[in-house]
Amino acid sequence: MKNKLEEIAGKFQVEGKIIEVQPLGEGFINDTFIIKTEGKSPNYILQRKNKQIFSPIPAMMENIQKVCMHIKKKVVAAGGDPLREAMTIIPAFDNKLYFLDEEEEYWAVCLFIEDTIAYDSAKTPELAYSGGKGIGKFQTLVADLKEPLTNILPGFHDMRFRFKQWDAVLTKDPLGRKKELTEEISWIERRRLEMLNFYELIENGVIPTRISHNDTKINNILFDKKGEVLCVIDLDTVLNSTVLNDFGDAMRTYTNTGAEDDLNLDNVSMDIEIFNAFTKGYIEEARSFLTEKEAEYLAFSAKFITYEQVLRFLMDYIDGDNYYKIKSPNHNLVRTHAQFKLLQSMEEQFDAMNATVKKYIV
Ligand code: GN1
Ligand code: MG
Repeated sequence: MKNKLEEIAGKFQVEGKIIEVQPLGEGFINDTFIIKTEGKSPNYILQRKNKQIFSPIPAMMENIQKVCMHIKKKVVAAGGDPLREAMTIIPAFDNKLYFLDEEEEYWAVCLFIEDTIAYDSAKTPELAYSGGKGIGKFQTLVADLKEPLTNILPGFHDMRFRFKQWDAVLTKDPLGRKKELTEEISWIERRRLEMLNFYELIENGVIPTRISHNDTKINNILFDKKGEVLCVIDLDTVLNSTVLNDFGDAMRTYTNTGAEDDLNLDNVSMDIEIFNAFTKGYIEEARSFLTEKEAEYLAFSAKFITYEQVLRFLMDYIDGDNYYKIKSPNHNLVRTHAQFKLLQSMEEQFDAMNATVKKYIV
């Protein structure tokens, strides 16, 4: 008898006979599975999309499809392989880009791209350089997408909105955790103005709004066996925002010498060599569209997104762990400490980061 996951997989236009559906990866938001099929038929990724976070899911799937189709056209024109260099969404049998089950959960399927590697950290400058080129290319590919995208995640990298959430959660303090967190809260408050000053530049258009990925942590990028970026995945958060969010989030993950939730803070620091290599690759591709202001704030964006992540993890901890999946009761606090250590390391090396951007931007 088929289990529930196989039954759901069977609602989509997958080729071949489904053999099994197994959990895959460690996403914090969606639940991800691999659909294995018999013989030479391709395998697929099945995801239960988190409707508490992305809303409405059908509009999100439309966003993803627009971006994928746009990239595919360009890949074909350049003589590439559209099934490997772009995500392929597999519709359900009713041609919808999702399936809604009887528990009102949304599911979506895409092709699994074989022979690729996803990393959790960038161990070598070569890999970081390729990663930088990959994100720069992705942004260049979507830069001329004219079809409007629906904002299915209002306030995502919006610092003003984050502070509203933050203030509300601190006022509510549902589990009484605030009293133990005076120091951590001061990390956020001391930088509030600096972050809002930067955010104002986005609000008033000094820093332009463009289509960007918004979740460019290193494991959302597939590399081929030669170490080149093949395809940028996890497009749920493709939105109109600033490309600086992509650069910043990539730097938050590529340059970290430790883990996002490292218990040993001595492991955590920002590796300037990795920063340099990624920046070089990124600027080589993004130079064609980056404005002077964007370039000026490139290094700052790494601090901005890392700071935002400290805030989001700490806020979720105070709020009672409603957003991120956790593996231990204080997981979000561990993440907060590890990300703050990374932020401090960036602050210490900020001059060197800016010097790197200057060096490559000319
Ligand atoms: C989430 O979905 P995933 O695991 O790639 C989160 C990001 C965070 C990241 C922290 C929609 O990314 O914003 O930076 O976790 N995605 C969403 O690792 O909130
Ligand atoms: Mg992901």
